[in-house]
Amino acid sequence: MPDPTPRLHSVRPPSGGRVVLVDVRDPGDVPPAPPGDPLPGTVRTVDLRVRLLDENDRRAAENRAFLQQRGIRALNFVSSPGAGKTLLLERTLDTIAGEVRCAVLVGDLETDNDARRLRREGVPVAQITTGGTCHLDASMVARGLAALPLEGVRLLLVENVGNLVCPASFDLGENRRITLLSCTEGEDKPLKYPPIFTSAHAVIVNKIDVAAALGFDRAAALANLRRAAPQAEIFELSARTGEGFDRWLAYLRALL
Ligand SMILES: Nc1nc2c(ncn2[C@@H]2O[C@H](COP(=O)(O)OP(=O)(O)OP(=O)(O)O)[C@@H](O)[C@H]2O)c(=O)[nH]1
Ligand SMILES: [Mg+2]
Repeated sequence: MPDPTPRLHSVRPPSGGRVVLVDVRDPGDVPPAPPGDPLPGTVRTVDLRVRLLDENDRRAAENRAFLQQRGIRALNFVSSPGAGKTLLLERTLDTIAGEVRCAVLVGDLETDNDARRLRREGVPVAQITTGGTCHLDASMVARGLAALPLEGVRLLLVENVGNLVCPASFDLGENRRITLLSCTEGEDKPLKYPPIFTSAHAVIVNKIDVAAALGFDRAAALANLRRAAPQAEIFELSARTGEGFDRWLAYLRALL
């Protein structure tokens, strides 16, 4: 079970709508060291990281058990900034929220822009504002869950912070990790940023409506994905036009 007494610094009611604001920034946070500061010793850095990830895994297991008890399937959407996670979720909700009760958690360093885009009648949305943190972790998700009404919810969509590196290391307790690669990023990203692809259950190649104009080499991208993420199911679609969406929606329905 996630911590039943969430340590929220602030949960503000939405400014007109169903969005809950969950600010997990620590008021005692120290700003990042200025460039030129000496790096801490390598060994100590590795130790800290291992302990941090162990603690995250423990909390992720609690989230997973919590969600399973309630019959909620959770998907964690990860990608570089601007690959189209929010637009994908907007279009997905337009159909799926009419079939099953959905809830959304969305993480960003600042602003509730995405949460406001994702508001739909009957869909609770919580915006997790991370401050300087470049990924969601399992305790942030536990706090977001505690802020949402979850009665009857069957599908939880989590939009992670836009970042192709750090979110790969943090299990949130999700059932499926969905990695987006947009045509605007180039075909080589699966080879340059392997962990987020090797850990994906599915990869969505987004923005195929502009692929030709960009000179996106589809065959090369698919070959790179097959090499970096042979385990992943691959979807090619456009969150803008809806092309390729039928197969994606069928995948989601099969998970429920
Ligand atoms: N042409 C085209 N544009 C798209 C598509 N999907 C998203 N976009 C555009 O790409 C831009 C970024 O989309 P978002 O959905 O905000 O991307 P995001 O991954 O949520 O971004 P962050 O939350 O900042 O990481 C917006 O201008 C979208 O309209 C697509 O399939 N085709
Ligand atoms: Mg977004």
